[in-house]
Amino acid sequence: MALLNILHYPDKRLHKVAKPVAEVDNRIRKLVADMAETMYKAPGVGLAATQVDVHERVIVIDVSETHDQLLTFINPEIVWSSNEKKLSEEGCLSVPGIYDNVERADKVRVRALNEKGEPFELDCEGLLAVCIQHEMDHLMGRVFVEYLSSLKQTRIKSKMKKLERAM
Ligand code: GNR
Ligand code: NI
Repeated sequence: MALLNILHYPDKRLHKVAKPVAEVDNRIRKLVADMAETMYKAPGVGLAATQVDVHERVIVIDVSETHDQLLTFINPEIVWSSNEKKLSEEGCLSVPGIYDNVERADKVRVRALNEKGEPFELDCEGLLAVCIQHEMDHLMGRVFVEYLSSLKQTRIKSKMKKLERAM
């Protein structure tokens, strides 16, 4: 296993669109293991491959309190989402220290492949529903701050650049 480097907003590479995984092979399983290690170490509740500069449709999530319920989503698709929306506070490992409210579908059903390449469907609500939508945005090259006002985005960009200079 290996820790991966997480890209920080406003890095251009965060806006690349991920390609579908052609085959769930050992290379992908290694990526999943490394992403999980990176997510737990951060610590975070989710990580999209885009954030570690791999532009393929792979997501890991663990919203359990015990940090022992890893979910792997390869080539995820939202097959249903509730009309009901919900506002909740989000953060992102690619935008450290920034938390703000984003409106998302309250519930979603996701179809994906697991690390064995087997298809599955999962009904998501609560933090899991927020997280899967946040991660699928990453795969499309979208970061949650892009839902905020342009004034906030400008402020966040300059704060991130300052932070980067200090590191
Ligand atoms: O660790 C994370 N916490 C979180 C909290 C509220 C909404 C979304 C998230 S995802 C984030 C990890 C991350 O940046 N994933 O892309
Ligand atoms: Ni994120």
